[in-house]
Amino acid sequence: MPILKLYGQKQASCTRRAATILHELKVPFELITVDMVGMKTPAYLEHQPFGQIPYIDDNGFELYESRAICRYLVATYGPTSGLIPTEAKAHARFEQAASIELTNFDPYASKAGLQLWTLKPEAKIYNLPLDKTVVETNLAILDQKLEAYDAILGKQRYLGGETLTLADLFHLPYGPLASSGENDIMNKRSNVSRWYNELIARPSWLAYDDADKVKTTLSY
Ligand SMILES: N[C@@H](CCC(=O)N[C@@H](CS)C(=O)NCC(=O)O)C(=O)O
Repeated sequence: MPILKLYGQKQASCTRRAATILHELKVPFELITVDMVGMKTPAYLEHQPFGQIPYIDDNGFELYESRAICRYLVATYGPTSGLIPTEAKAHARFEQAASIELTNFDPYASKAGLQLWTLKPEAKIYNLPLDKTVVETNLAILDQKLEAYDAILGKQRYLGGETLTLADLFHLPYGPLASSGENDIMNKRSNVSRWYNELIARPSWLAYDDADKVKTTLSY
């Protein structure tokens, strides 16, 4: 069977979200790099109509939207992994946690995180300006949201209950980015910090920095 192809960029957050779950489930894959010009070409838009990364091609089945990709991967390669609980109430709590990430975390962590990314060594070649107002505004809102996270995580180990789910792992790309630079927002509160440090220590998150499976070809 052909190896699953992940079209994206190694350091791009949404690509890394999908790659982390591929590693979590131990699914071999090939990363095919798509550059900023390539992702706007008509040929690429046939695969991802919004001109964004990532998308996957799993033996002819194509899918975009990183969280949908992760759900597909669990359903296909890890239905018993527990990353998406199947029992009705546990599943509902998982969906609740996934919505928390999408609505209370991502909008602020991603905006601040993308700005803070400009400070990273690998971003220097792009010479992008840092908009401190965007960072401060979004980190201030995120800080309030993390107060609620801390309350939740004071009562249970993970955001959806006592077991790890995809909803926790969805925080990985932007949690570390939002927590970089001069701030360490994810370590300000004890319950959030405990949870966050467990996530960033997972082999699936760390494995992606081993570039042995990364192939950088562009065919668009
Ligand atoms: N909701 C999408 C967002 C994808 C997204 O924003 N991708 C970024 C990279 S992390 C991108 O392609 N940016 C370039 C652009 O939007 O032109 C997902 O989760 O896959």
